[in-house]
Amino acid sequence: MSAHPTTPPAAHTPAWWTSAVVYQIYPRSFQDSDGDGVGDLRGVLRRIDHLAELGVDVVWFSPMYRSPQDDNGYDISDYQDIDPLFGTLDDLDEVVAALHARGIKVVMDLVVNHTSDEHPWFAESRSSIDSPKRDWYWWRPARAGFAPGEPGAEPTNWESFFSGSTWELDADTGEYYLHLFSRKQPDLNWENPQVRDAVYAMMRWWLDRGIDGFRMDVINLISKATHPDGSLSDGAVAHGLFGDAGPFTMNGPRLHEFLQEMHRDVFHGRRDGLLLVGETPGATVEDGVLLTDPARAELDMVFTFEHMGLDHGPGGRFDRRPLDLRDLKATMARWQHGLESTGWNSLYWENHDQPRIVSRFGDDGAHRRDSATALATLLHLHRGTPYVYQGEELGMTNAHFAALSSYRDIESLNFASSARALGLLDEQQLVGALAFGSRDNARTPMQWDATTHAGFTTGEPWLQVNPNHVDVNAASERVDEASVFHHYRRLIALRHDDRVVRFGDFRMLLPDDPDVYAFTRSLEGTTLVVACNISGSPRSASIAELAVPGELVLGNLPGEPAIHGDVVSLRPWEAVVLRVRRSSD
Ligand code: ISL
Repeated sequence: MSAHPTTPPAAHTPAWWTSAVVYQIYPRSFQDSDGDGVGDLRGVLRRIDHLAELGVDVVWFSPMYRSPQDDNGYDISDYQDIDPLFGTLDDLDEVVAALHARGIKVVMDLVVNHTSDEHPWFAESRSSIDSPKRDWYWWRPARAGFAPGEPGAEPTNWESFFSGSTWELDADTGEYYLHLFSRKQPDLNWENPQVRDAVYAMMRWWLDRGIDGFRMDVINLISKATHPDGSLSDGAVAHGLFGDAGPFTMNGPRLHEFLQEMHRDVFHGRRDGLLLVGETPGATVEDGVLLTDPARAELDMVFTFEHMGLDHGPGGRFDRRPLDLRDLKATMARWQHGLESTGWNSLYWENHDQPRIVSRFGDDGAHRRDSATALATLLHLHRGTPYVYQGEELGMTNAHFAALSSYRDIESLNFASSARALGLLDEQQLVGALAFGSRDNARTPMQWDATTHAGFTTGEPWLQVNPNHVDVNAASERVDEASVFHHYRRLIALRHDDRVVRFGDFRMLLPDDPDVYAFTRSLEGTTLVVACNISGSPRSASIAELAVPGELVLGNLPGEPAIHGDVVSLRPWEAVVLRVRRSSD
């Protein structure tokens, strides 16, 4: 491995993923092949042309392992088998071969902060206090002075990501186990070297099978400190009842040690060609630098959450507040600069946990196409590796469910029942909160065409198809050069072809403008100017670099941009990318 794989000097070969675009498939909602209403691997086989046409380099699959599906597969009961819901290991081999044949790599989700409570490791661990695997999970007695099961007896006051306590009492042994997510997702104890060895062996098994890397679920939660109470959280649901577990569970003391050990044990000698990306809620830029510094041999890039929290109020993801574009600029610029000389950014708007960007930072009504393409342009022209979540390339919108009964996600359901129990929100407010923040917004089935159930299934879909599939679907976008789909295709091609997009230095312009998001990328005498109107009204901006005549590289609206002197006039949701060469060249 070269010392500086992300920088372009001729002496070093830049890492392959500096020009790559990753596509995330959420298999449950991608394509059903057998009519049971749930997407599957043979369904993926039918849609490989779509991925090849889009031009992506990597596919990341959300979990398809054996699982009770309490959290849609993020609760794994067998890491080395495929759940029958999705097919078989042979089906997966076929999908991997078909993707590889198109030059597309395959990254698997790695969920090792926790297992399912139905995993044999946990079954053994819970069987007795003396079990040899007892210490594979976090078991604790009741709080001193309390009897097990008594209110307040939980070992700490921590609140789970999915509402309620992080501790569940096991009545048979009278002790509590830790679960930062649902009670069916007990946390593995990474302090125990046997746990780490078992995880690493499983990872080697997957690499031997021919996959090209891992997206590591909540990987910065694997090292936990000891267990003090958290300060009382002010979230809408917690309402002073629970404490914040974050300071004790995120970016813990042995995180870097564990990742470096994993690197040595799993990736040593076969590092080239792989992609290692960590999901890291709560990570700061400083954490990001440490985690992605190539010299430290931990990860290639991480998913930051900072830009995803900017439209959340104090109550968290279900508490909407309008985005102030200036906050987004400040956050993005901080990460761009923080990782410019060491490390590398991942760039994303969406995934299976995030509501649709066009419904969030864009306008999913009259300006759906234009705002989706403007936001795409803005993101993809930053420095880093872009991720496209299935349906984002079509400008798919939030579900806009009018009834609480339409929701399936455990986080949304738990939130609704806690909020009801505590009398925090009435039914109408709950409908509004979920319509804004539910993860199901991203999980409605992929909209392939205008037919019943959008071509996703011939059966009853597990989650309702968005009725707007009659207008928003892959079949109609594929034949329309002006569609969101073709715009994404052009952005992906641009990243492949253009060294300035890949490596150019980033400089934010107009940090105080509330509507125009503009920046430059510069490399070897060439500057790209990116200017995006993130509003539904015409806007203009003065950008010194435009005083030199430039060439339009890409725009999201028809025609040439209106530039007079150094002032660019942008139509509602217009985004332009211009190339200017410095006169000295
Ligand atoms: O969506 C969230 C809750 O508000 C996030 O905090 C999310 O739970 C967090 O990003 C971790 O996500 C990952 O691990 C979870 C799983 O439910 C998510 O789908 C996964 O992406 C537990 O495995």
